[in-house]
Amino acid sequence: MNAALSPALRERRLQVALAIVLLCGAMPQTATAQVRARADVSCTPAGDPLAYDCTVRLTDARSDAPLSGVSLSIGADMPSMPGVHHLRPAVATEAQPAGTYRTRLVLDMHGDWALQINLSGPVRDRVVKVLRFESDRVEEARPRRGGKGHAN
Ligand SMILES: [Cu+2]
Repeated sequence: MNAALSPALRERRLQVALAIVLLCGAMPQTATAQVRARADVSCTPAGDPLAYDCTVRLTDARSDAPLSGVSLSIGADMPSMPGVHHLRPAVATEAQPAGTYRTRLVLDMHGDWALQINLSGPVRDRVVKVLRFESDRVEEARPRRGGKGHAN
């Protein structure tokens, strides 16, 4: 009976869907205030096979000015294994120069991880960046194909 939906009902469904999209689109705006953050992340192996030292350079995307005094934490999960890995977000501490934040990530396995860089305090935002963590290096994640990106 799906094909028999009246045009009026279809119209109504479309409006509901549109309203939800508009609502979702409006929320980050109110939470972010004026500043749009840009986060450049780099990680290097930290000795232990699954430990990595990560540095975030946080700047105002418009002015390029460093953003200091922000509370920053990094959560991580594997796009290829949704809901499987539950890492507690690692809280970063600010270092020099201004706008530089460092923390150590301890992962469950090697492969592609989506890092969620959570910003709070003067700037509220979340930036997601996917990196490939290997035993001896960390690099940009390549586009996934056929289940690549996971160690198994
Ligand atoms: Cu995994």
